[in-house]
Amino acid sequence: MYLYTLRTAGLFMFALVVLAPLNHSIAATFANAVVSYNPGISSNALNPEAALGQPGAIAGEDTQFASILSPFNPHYEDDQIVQLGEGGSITLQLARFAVTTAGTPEIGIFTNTGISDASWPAGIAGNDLELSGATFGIDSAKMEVSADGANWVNLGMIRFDQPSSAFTNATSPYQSDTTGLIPANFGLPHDNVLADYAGKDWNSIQGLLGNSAGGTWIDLDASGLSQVGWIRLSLDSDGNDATLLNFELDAISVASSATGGLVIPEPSVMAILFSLTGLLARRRR
Ligand SMILES: [Ca+2]
Ligand SMILES: [Ca+2]
Ligand SMILES: [Ca+2]
Repeated sequence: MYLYTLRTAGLFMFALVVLAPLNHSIAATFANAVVSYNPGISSNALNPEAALGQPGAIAGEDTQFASILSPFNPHYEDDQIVQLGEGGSITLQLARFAVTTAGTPEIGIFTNTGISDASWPAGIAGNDLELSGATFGIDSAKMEVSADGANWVNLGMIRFDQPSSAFTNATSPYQSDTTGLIPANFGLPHDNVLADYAGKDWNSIQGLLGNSAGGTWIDLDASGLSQVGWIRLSLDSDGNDATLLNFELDAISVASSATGGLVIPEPSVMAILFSLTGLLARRRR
């Protein structure tokens, strides 16, 4: 009996140690599991895991073109972005719930959207960013959200036109040396619209973003849900064989100010809880 109690206590301590880190708040929360992926009519970037976690701080890492993720320099690599073609969809699970919170958007969508450099390599945006060629990679997709992974609320077609930025204080949007650079916050929403970037130079663009890492932010207030743990992005066929619509996803984040509880405990933790329950049940007999 004494030995049995010791073993139970040991297992309990082990469970506490494993569980403890999960109770700490995290700077930014991202998608952490792919529920399903159908690429649709797509010929590249078929790795759905590329949409999990935080965007890499360097675009083109391990190539001669390695340089910081910036509004002029989005990710393009297969291990960083996943593509949907017409008829495609991706369903992702967040690590923690996005809790519907008045006064702030809750979910950040990071894509391969970029601003073309009108004065390369100075980093200056064109005066009219709705003109063809003034930006690249801007696409629309249908976004649905769910509180339980089974019932979905359609937020409609959304144009994902906000660029990403990994650092707050770079001297160039194509900098390769990250010494002294301050990481931007992927859990910090902003209220920029695309036109805000028009005609801006690099310093002004960093000023627009402040400490935010950019991204297109989605407000859940109208969803009718109190929290969201699952997100689906999809692209219907436009019925025209001559067009090949696409959408590229880099990452999904939750605003730090709207981050809730764990969506589903890690399997290892679940296994430990089952073991504990089993032990306690046996002791009671
Ligand atoms: Ca795109
Ligand atoms: Ca088409
Ligand atoms: Ca990514």
